[in-house]
Amino acid sequence: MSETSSILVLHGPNLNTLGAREPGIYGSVTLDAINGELTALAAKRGVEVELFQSNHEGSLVDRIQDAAPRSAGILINPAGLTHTSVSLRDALAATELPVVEVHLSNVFARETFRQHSYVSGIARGVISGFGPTSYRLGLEALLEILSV
Ligand code: DHK
Repeated sequence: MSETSSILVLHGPNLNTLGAREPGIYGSVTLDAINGELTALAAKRGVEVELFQSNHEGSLVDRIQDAAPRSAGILINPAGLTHTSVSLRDALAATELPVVEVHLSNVFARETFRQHSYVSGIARGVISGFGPTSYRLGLEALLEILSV
């Protein structure tokens, strides 16, 4: 990846309430803590991350379009939009950047409606079920794809 590009880290709806939200499912770690860990891990490898969370589908699409030219890859937890959003999938696909999809919970062990992802078909891979470690593993995978 070029020296001027960074990794775009996207968090979908409701992930701003991590720590307080259904801790039995999503754990007690806050989004700030996850972002801090990702920033530190990337910095050790000489890479910058651009962090963005939104509860709004269109805001995520806008940020993907805006950030794509300065990004080398995308790490995303689409949250509830995983299971509903063609627009998010299309925006990610249009960037032609490597995308890694992550989930805190094991979506395959939950309700049937969570077992389909619109994003997985355009992602390089999916990591699901390891809590905050899903993000770390996802970033590691993306760095390897980018040969960092
Ligand atoms: C987060 C959400 O908000 C849910 O809507 C998804 C995902 C699962 C997670 O496990 O990180 O179904």
